[in-house]
Amino acid sequence: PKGDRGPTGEKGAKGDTGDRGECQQNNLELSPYFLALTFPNGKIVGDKIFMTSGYEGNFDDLKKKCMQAGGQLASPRNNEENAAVQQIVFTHDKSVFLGINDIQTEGKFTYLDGKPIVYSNWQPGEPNNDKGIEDCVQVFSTGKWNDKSCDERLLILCEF
Ligand code: 289
Ligand code: CA
Repeated sequence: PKGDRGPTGEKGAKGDTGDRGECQQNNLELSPYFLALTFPNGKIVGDKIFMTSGYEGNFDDLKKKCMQAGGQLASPRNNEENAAVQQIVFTHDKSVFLGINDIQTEGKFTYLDGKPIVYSNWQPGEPNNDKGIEDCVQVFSTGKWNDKSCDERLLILCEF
């Protein structure tokens, strides 16, 4: 078949015509690149890729690092995306900050572009702005959200 690759996915395997068309797309989920990406630091949901490097820092650090890498902090917009975030938190046993906060206006959570959130998965009783200092959002290994001080140091999770 067109586009054959060797066991490590290298070009030039037997029968490789160099054509990177439909056949390659159909085999995406069998690609070693896809498998490497999805275990254990990344998850693909639709056309979004969630990825951690293992770095830990406060909200500003993490936001900057994701942007420098050409992405942004994870901003799940539905249950499927949130489940991918949850799996990464669970695997690493470390919670992450989302690209969501209410820094601008207390109680009004927005994405990093300032638009109001379209999806949330708050832990019951949250957000509570505990001690009046919780403007960022962390995800627990249950997938539930808690508002938390942006000064906490959590695991980086970017989306691309
Ligand atoms: O510093 C307070 C936080 O660690 C969390 O403490 C409790 O779990 C709850 O009050 C949370 O809402 C709060 O974010
Ligand atoms: Ca809270």
